[in-house]
Amino acid sequence: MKKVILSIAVIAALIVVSCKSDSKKETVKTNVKMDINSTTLSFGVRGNCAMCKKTIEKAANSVDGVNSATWDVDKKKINVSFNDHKTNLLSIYKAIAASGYDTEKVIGNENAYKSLPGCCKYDQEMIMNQTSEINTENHSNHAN
Ligand SMILES: [Cu+2]
Repeated sequence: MKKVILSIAVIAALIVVSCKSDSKKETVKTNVKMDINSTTLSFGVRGNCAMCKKTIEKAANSVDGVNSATWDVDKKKINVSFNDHKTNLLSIYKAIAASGYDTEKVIGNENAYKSLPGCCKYDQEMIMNQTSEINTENHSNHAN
């Protein structure tokens, strides 16, 4: 009889433990929901090669709130996913421009452009965002 009582007590303890872990799971779920604030957008960024890709993506990822950034060397275009409660598109444009690269809205910093490795000195007239029709806007009047 004692054994039965003991095993009931063990089962009860197990139920309590499993309930606790259930409530932990709920917290995790809530955190995942928070991440759904992320917006995914793409825009044109000029650049040449794999090294440009690294620099551009690093610049975009350095913005607090950016979850991921992938630059397409062929399309001259970046896909960014970011939390729109933490940052906005303009901050991402600015961060990339500060690293020396032209974006659709913010032109790359001249000094940073000059200090890019030779292979990365992209053509400042280059058409960016090559799959979309946004090419009607002309951003090619660079200072030099
Ligand atoms: Cu490059």
